[in-house]
Order: sequence, then C-alpha cells, then structure tokens
Amino acid sequence: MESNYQDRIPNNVGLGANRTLQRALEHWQPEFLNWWHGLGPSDFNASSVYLRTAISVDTKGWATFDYVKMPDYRWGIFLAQEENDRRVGFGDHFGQPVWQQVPGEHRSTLRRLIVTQGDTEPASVEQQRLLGHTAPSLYDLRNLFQVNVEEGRHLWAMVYLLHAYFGRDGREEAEELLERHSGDADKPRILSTFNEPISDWLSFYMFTYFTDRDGKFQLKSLAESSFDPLSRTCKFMLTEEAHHMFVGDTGIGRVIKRTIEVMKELGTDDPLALRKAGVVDLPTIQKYLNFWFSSSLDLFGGDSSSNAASYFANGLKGRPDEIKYEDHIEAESSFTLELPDGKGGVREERIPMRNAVNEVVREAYVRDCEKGLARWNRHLEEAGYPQRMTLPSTRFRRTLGSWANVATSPEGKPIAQEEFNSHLDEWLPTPDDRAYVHSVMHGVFERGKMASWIAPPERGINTQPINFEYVKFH
Ligand code: BYC
Repeated sequence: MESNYQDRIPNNVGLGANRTLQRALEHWQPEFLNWWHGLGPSDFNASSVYLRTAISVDTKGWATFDYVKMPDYRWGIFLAQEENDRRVGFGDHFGQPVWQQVPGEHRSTLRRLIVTQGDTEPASVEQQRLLGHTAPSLYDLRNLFQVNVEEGRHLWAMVYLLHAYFGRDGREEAEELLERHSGDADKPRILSTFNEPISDWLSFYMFTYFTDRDGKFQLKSLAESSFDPLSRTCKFMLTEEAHHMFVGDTGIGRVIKRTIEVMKELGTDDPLALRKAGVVDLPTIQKYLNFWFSSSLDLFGGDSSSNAASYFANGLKGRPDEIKYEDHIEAESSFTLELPDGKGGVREERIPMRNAVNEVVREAYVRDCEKGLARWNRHLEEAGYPQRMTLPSTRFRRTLGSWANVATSPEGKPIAQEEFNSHLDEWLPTPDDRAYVHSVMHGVFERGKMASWIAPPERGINTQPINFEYVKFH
C-alpha cells in the first residue's frame, strides 16, 4: 500500500478509499488536538522544533528531519509492509494463516490489549508535559518533544485499530483514551507507572530507559500477534521506540559522567559536597534507578497469569522474538517460579510455561536493562572509581505478582517489614533527594550550553552539531 502524505491524516492504509473510517478519524482528530493543547507539552507549541517525522515506512521516509511546530506535526497512520503468507507463530493455532479481521471470540480481549497499549501513549505525554521549562539544553528539549510527538503518533496507531476493526465500541474506547488522565484521582491511566509524576529530568531519563523499554518488549510481544494489523502497527512503532530508549540510556550516562567529572575535580564522593557543586551524587542516581526499574517491572503483569496463558494459547500476544524459542506451542512445558514462602524464605513452584509468559518476558527485559548499566559502569571504571550502578532484584518493591508487598532488600532477600522501613531512605528517593534534584533543574536554552549536572552528548541529532539550534523560540 502506497503512503499518502497529502491527506489530512497521512497514512499508508488506503484511508481515502474508506470514507466512513476516514470521517470517523477526522472527527477524532480535533479532539486529539484539543487534548494536545490542554495536556500536551506546556507552552512550547509556537516554537519550531527540529523533528523527525515519519512520512512512509521505507528507509528513506520514516525519519524525515525539519523544523516543525508541534501542533502542526503530521501524526500519521503507518503500518509495516504486509508479509506474504504470514502464519500464526505460536500457541494452539500455530501454522495457520494470520487474521486480517478480528475473530469474534477474541474481540473483547484484543480490544482490551489495544486499549491498554494505547492508554500508555498519551499518559506519558501528560506525565512529561512540564519538563520543557527545565530542559538542560536545546538538544534535550528537542529530544523530549520528539518523544512526545511520537507517543502521540503511537496513540494514533492504536486509535486507528480501534476505529477500523472494533466499530462503535472501538470509537468509544478511542474517546476514553483522551478522557483518562495520568494521576487523575477519578479517571487515572490504566497501568500503575503511567500515573507516577515525571517532574524532573533524572526521572525522565529513567522513564525513557526503563519504562520505554517495557514498551519495547510489549510491542515486540504484540508484533507477534496473529491479528496481522496489530502486528504490523507494532512493528513500525518499534522503529521509533529505539530513539526513546537512546534518550534514556545516554541521558543517564551523561548525568553519571558529569558527576564523575566533579568527583575528580573536588577529590571527593561526598554527596553533600557534590550537591553543593550542583551535580547529582551517585547514591541519589541509584535510588532513582531503583524506583523506576521496580515500577517498570510491574508493567509485565503477574508472574503467574492465566490472562497471559490464554493470550499465548489463542495467538493474541506472544513472546518477543518468538522465532528464537524452540517450542512455539508450550502445551506441556513448565517453568519454575521462586515465590515467598510466607515465613521469610523462598520456595519453588512449577507452573505451566504458558502461565509464566509474563515472567519469561520480564526476565528478557532485565537482561536488556543490564546492558545500559554495563555502559554507565564503564564510565566509573575508566575513571578509576570502585562504585557501580546495580539493578535491584525483581522481588524488590513490587506491587504486583507473588512478591507484591513482600519486604525484601534490593538484593531480593526477604526481610522484616521494620527493617525494610528503616532502610527506605537509602534505597528510594526521599523528599529531600527529590527537592535537591528539582533545585538544579533550570531551563538552559542557549545553543550548545548544558546544565551544570549533565555532560554534553557525544554527538548531535541527524549529524547536526551539538550547538545546533534544535529549537527556535519564535
Ligand atoms: N498496573 O494477569 P495479570 C509503552 C492488571 S509501555 C495496573 O497479572 P496480564 C510505553 C491487568 O491489566 C507498554 N494494572 O497481567 C512506555 C489485569 O487487569 P484485568 C504498554 C495492572 O493481563 C513508555 C490484572 O491486573 N503495553 O508502550 O497478563 C511511554 C491482572 O493482570 C498492571 C502493554 O502493556 C499494572 N502494572 O498482563 C509510552 C501491552 N499489570 O484485565 C508507552 C498491553 C497488570 O483483569 N497490555 N495489571 O482488568 C498487556 O499485555 C497486559 O495488560 C499487561 C498485564 C502486560 C499489562
């Protein structure tokens, strides 16, 4: 299908040939823009931002760079190319042709999955809406807005599926995606992490590293879906997601690098001395990491989940890179979970593999997270410091699954609740830590300049220099 970039809604789904669908989406478009103006990035809508826009899905068109005012960004509907004779890759229908329409018996489950995915996209934009004011550089400001407009496009992707395949229910769900709001007491976003405030840039980098990475794994799982339009949509979303994680990965790396520079200059790792010098001390960075990593772990769902088992059995949602697994049916296989034994210890339990899919995916996610830590720790190693950033155990500070509300140390050792409480200030950001981090957040809007607490990036965007005018305020 050819890309049509001239339509009011750019697309490669032949929208022009389906007047009813086109009208329905054109009706939703002003509601989306209303939402963007009310709850999208605050105050920068008149600025020209050096953004990449997807105008097609081929290598030439998916990343076209130019100055754009955010409300004029062309939020389009793009699906990856259809694969010839694609077959169901896992579960009970393995080997059968994939579905181009929604099977009646899976309609409400697929709708729920698409709504849950769709709900996270505008949620993250809402969470980040005030960050522009305190951006540490024009380069970072541009990256924030790039992430925001693309999350907006990912919302469009899910809304397209809801409108095109789920009739009136789908249209109602699309409206509700703009009615729930992050942190709203009455109508919160669906998943926990998407109601946490992101009010400083250290949290933003942690979120784009850890939470966007959940996005990567969930999108990869949905890209395996037998419902082919969902699979193709997610495949294309994944190309954009990589930059979001890059922003988090390099952002955290730059914060650590700058802290090391000042540790060297001052000859101390004393947090108070470092704070006086305007950088974020390593223990505080570790506490932020503990917070966002543990929160993001909950986004994979329960470790033993009958929902996950039925998604897998029915071919609705698979495992990332399903092709790498030997057994695509997993009807007989099992998985050993480590569970709290209720007496301060750990016990093992074998559960059917299908019920453990969330845990399998979570484990793959943890391995992927470790790569960033290795990179950040290299900065410390090269500078000759013994400190290292670590990932806490997957049992630590969970609110969901078998380890929910079980007190453990960051290493995963079950401990008494009193002991947990007495260490909280060492393990998670305190109000003081947050107040300090907030206190160094000031907008730096001069070309090439960086805030005191972060090192410059290694290179600019799209081969532009670091001192490029990434955002023009007029
Ligand atoms: N918070 O059987 P269970 C992204 C609910 S991020 C609140 O344990 P299941 C992005 C669950 O919905 C990726 N509720 O888990 C990143 C279920 O409720 P119902 C987003 C939670 O169903 C950055 C109940 O608890 N995409 O793209 O196997 C920026 C029992 O669930 C939570 C997706 O998540 C939680 N943390 O798996 C922008 C993919 N966890 O249905 C974007 C779609 C679970 O009984 N979603 N619950 O009322 C899914 O595949 C699944 O819903 C989950 C949960 C993986 C989330």
